Amino acid sequence: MSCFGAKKGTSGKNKTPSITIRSETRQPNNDSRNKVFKLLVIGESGVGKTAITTRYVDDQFKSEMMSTIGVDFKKKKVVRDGIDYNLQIWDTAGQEKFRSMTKSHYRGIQGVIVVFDVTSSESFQNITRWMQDISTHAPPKVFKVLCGNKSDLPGRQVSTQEGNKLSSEYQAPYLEVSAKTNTNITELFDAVVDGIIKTV
Ligand SMILES: Nc1nc2c(ncn2[C@@H]2O[C@H](COP(=O)(O)OP(=O)(O)OP(=O)(O)O)[C@@H](O)[C@H]2O)c(=O)[nH]1
Ligand SMILES: [Mg+2]
Repeated sequence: MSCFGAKKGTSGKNKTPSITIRSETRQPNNDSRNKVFKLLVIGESGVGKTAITTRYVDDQFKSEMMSTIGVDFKKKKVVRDGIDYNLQIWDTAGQEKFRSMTKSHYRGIQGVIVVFDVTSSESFQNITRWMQDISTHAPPKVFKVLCGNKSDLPGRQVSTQEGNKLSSEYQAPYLEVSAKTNTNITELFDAVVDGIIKTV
């Protein structure tokens, strides 16, 4: 009987057959090299959740946009230290009638962007409700980022100091962004991805 890789016809009876082990270049294990991060974008209707997501993924901005119905989904790949991270970005509808449907999407998320509009104090006051939804429905280790959108507009109703104060209450970094002028949009998603990698 021939062993795998053993030399045939060796004369010594007790010779250990030599076994050749081929060294193979293995493909990286998917579990450790390709990670999927599920991110949720939440906040009141009209604050710019779809605009932020569309700017980040497609680098586009539209002044006239349809309100989101239910939830929209976009994908983007980012690389950190040679590792691919596949972002699944769930852009939710802010309208009250979709709220219970949105809650079903908190399950299994690693990161959440909570958006308000810096020209709407009402959208800022309602952040408390969105944060309550996160603590009730999201995994406890979810990484949160607070985002004040529409920083390009005049007529602010929420100051940077107020944003910073609220963000420290919720232990979430605060970024002011503009989907329209593409200000701080990449930084916003970078903050989420880096936060997840470090903490979750
Ligand atoms: N000036 C300015 N307008 C913005 C910005 N982001 C969004 N908008 C406008 O704000 C409006 C609402 O934006 P959406 O992205 O649809 O808001 P949303 O949060 O997705 O709203 P829902 O889908 O209803 O929850 C649109 O007319 C956008 O063009 C911004 O950074 N600056
Ligand atoms: Mg939308």
